[in-house]
Formats: sequence, structure tokens, C-alpha cells
Amino acid sequence: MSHQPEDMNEKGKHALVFGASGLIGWAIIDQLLSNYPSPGTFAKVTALVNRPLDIQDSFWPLEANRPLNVQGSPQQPELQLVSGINLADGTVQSVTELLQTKVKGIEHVTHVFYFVYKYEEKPEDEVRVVCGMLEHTVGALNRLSPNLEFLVFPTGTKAYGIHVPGGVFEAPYQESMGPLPDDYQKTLNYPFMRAVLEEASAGKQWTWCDIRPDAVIGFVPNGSAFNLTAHWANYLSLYRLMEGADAQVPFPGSSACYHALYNEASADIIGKLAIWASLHPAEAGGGQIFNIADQAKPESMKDRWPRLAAYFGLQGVAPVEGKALKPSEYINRYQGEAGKLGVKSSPVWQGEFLDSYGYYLDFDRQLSLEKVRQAGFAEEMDPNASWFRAFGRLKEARMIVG
Ligand SMILES: NC(=O)c1ccc[n+]([C@@H]2O[C@H](COP(=O)([O-])OP(=O)(O)OC[C@H]3O[C@@H](n4cnc5c(N)ncnc54)[C@H](OP(=O)(O)O)[C@@H]3O)[C@@H](O)[C@H]2O)c1
Ligand SMILES: *[C@@H]1O[C@H](CO)[C@@H](O)[C@H](O)[C@H]1NC(C)=O
Ligand SMILES: *[C@@H]1O[C@H](CO)[C@@H](O)[C@H](O)[C@H]1NC(C)=O
Ligand SMILES: CC(=O)N[C@H]1CO[C@H](CO)[C@@H](O)[C@@H]1O
Repeated sequence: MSHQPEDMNEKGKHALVFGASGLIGWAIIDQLLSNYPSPGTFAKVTALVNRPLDIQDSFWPLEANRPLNVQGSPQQPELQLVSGINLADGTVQSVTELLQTKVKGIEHVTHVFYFVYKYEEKPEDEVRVVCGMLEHTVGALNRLSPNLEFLVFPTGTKAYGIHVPGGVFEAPYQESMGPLPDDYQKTLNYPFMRAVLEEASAGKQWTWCDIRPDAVIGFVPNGSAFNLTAHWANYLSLYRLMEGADAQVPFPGSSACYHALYNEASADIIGKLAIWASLHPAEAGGGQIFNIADQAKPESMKDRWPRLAAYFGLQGVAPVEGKALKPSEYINRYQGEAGKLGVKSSPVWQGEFLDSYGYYLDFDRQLSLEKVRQAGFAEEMDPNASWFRAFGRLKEARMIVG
């Protein structure tokens, strides 16, 4: 009995998260360190990032990090943070060497969460880069991690053509819908990524699934990600600073977008589903796709915007077409003021693109959650609270005024 702790550590589950500094990857580490789904499920968690990240700047819940207790059941999995995992421009051989050199215990990895994304201007370049990184990674894992049981990766609602003007399918979107018309289908990374995983897992001991959210609500430690939450938080906090308490802030978009139904996913619910799925290979494996959202019930920006504005002490109102500055224009004009108050200047990458969010998604696009519910994952979260949680984290990290 007294040797149990070490043994358990060797035999316990070891989660490896690629893209741990990203919107979703960050939340997977957060959930694992918060002992989801239960204390002791994972013995080790390894967070892999590309650009250097200091553990002090990670905002992960580390205060509870205590040694193993006498029963050998960890209070919190042991965390290993590894920077400099650049998967671009590699080969199976180079990624194998990189992981072998830098990741302690790579041979004991049991669960992989692959949440890497790299934007390229040309879609055909992006398909090549994104698929190359995945292919080299799973090739390396096939050599290094004989105990691998499950791999989770994300796709998105582009698979249902939300970027095609007017939409393609009728909501609620179901996993069985697709493919898109040819011109659009060939610019998607997802089918190519699925093909990579099908081939790499064939005849192997591990299986995989694909989880599919619409817009993700979440937080990243330095605010540089391509993401709507941080963009709107920047906008609303500056607006409050410049226009004062209770000022009216029109929804930055069109009336049709304001009324369109949708259901967003917090990075937290995506993290929970990813972990749940990885622990249920019989129910969730075999390359299945699962839609995910905070709640099955769709809402609209008419429900959401007043609540988001109220968080910043503003009155969110219906759009006033053609009059207001777009969020990124407003931010560019007034950011200097925030700087004077000592707020970190971290403009959201591709803010101009994120402005279009309120203008082009003018049709109902809610996801059906029937399939994931049938598989056995029933958790829901309050989407209003998810936005507030992400705003709170941005405040704590002093990325927005407040
Ligand atoms: N965000 C959404 O609204 C949304 C919606 C639906 C689906 N998705 C899908 O979810 C996936 C992850 O998205 P996300 O929003 O979490 O992405 P993200 O916030 O942009 O994070 C991307 C992650 O990939 C890492 N990365 C970038 N280049 C890398 C490289 N060369 N080598 C290794 N790692 C690299 C980044 O690490 P560094 O920071 O260290 O560079 C970061 O951790 C994407 O496939 C995306 O399509 C996202
Ligand atoms: C934050 O973003 C800057 C600019 O892109 C980058 O140099 C830095 O490495 C990033 N840090 C983290 C922790 O992602
Ligand atoms: C979020 O807040 C809005 C506005 O108060 C409300 O209409 C909506 O029902 C809330 N959503 C949930 C899930 O409570
Ligand atoms: C709503 C929105 O545009 N979200 C973006 C957040 O970031 C990811 C990539 O990291 C984009 O794919 C999403 O479109």
C-alpha cells in the first residue's frame, strides 16, 4: 500500500494538451486542474505551447497544487508546462524528436487534446499548414505513445456553411449535414484533418472524436487571440469609460443579426465535453462528430447584448443602422485613454474581421445537441454567466478597463 502513490503516478492517466495557450486549450487545462470530472481521474497534465508562456502569467488554478495525499489520490494532477512546441514546418521525424526531448513522460500519455490553430491568409495554405501539423503530430504520437487511448480535436460551424452568405442548411444544424457546395467544401480544414486522423488511427489502439462549437466564449492569457469575447470586452469597457454610466450602446450589427437564433459555447463547456468524450471511447469514439453549446435552447443577441452591456454598466439597445463607429474603429480612436489608466494595450488580432460578426450572421444557426445528449453528455451552462466569467478573467488579467 505504501508504494501506491508512485505506482499510480506511473499508471494514471496522462493528458497532453496541444495549443494550451489558445482559447479552448487554455480551458481544457483549467478543467483538468479543477479535477474535472473527479479528483484523481488524471495523474498528469502536460500543457504544450508554441510561444513562451510563464506559469505565473497563465491564470490557471494552481493555488490548490498540493502533493499527493496518503491514499495516493492526487488533489490536483501534476502539471508540466512546455513552451517552444512549434509544429509548423516540421516532419514526423522532427516532431518526434521535439516531443521526445521536451515532454517528460511522453511514453505514458493516454489522452490527447489537439487544439492548435494557425491562420494563413490563403485558404489553400491554411489547409496545408494545419493538416501538416496534425499529421506530423499524430505520426510522432504513434511512435512515442503506445498507451494512447483517445484524441479529441475541434471543428467549427463553418462545416455547416455559416460563412456562406444566407447559409446553406436549415437550423438546427445536425452533425449529419454536409458536405457544402464544392467551392466552399475544398477550403475547409476539417475534412482533411478528419482524413489524417482516420489514416493515423487505422489499426491502432486509440480512437478519436471531433467536437464542433459555434463562436467560442473564453479567455486567453495575453489577449492576442482571434476572438470575439476579448474584442467586445475591449469595446464595451472603453465605451463605458468614454460615454459614462448608463449610456446607451447599440448592438454593433444589423437588425437581422440581432434577432437571429444561435447557441454559443464557452471554452469551459468545450473543455468538459472534450474530457468527457476522451473518457468514453465506446460512446464517443470512432471519429464521431459532436455539436456542443452551453445550452440546447437557442437565444439571440436581443437576449444577450443588453446583459453584456449591463456587465459594463451600460444599456445595450437594438442596432442603429449606419450611424455608430464599428467596435474596432471606436477602439482605435480611444485606446490611448485606456493606456493612460494603466490598462494593458492588447488590441484583439483581426478586430476588423470580428466587427463583421454583427453584420453577416443574419440567419438562424443554432446547433442541435441531440447527438451529444444521446451519447450521455448532459451538462449545460448559463451562457450569460459564461460571458461574465470570461470578462472577469480579462479584468483580473488587466486586459480591459475596470
Ligand atoms: N474560437 C472559436 O470561436 C472557434 C470556433 C469553432 C472552432 N474553433 C476551432 O478550435 C480550434 C482552436 O481554436 P482556438 O480559438 O482555441 O485557437 P487559438 O486561441 O487561436 O489558439 C491556437 C493555439 O494554437 C497554437 N499554435 C499556433 N501556431 C502554432 C504552431 N506553429 N505550433 C504549435 N502550436 C501553435 C497557439 O499557441 P501559441 O499561442 O503558443 O502560439 C495556441 O495555443 C481551431 O481549430 C478552430 O478552428 C474555434
Ligand atoms: C503574447 O503575444 C505576443 C505578441 O504576439 C507574443 O510575443 C507573446 O509571446 C505572447 N505570449 C503568450 C503567453 O502567448
Ligand atoms: C440571459 O439574459 C437575457 C436578458 O436578461 C435573458 O433574456 C436570457 O433568458 C438569459 N439567458 C439565460 C440562459 O438565463
Ligand atoms: C466569433 C469569432 O470570430 N471567433 C473567432 C475566434 O477565434 C477563432 C480562431 O482562433 C476563429 O476561428 C473564430 O472565428
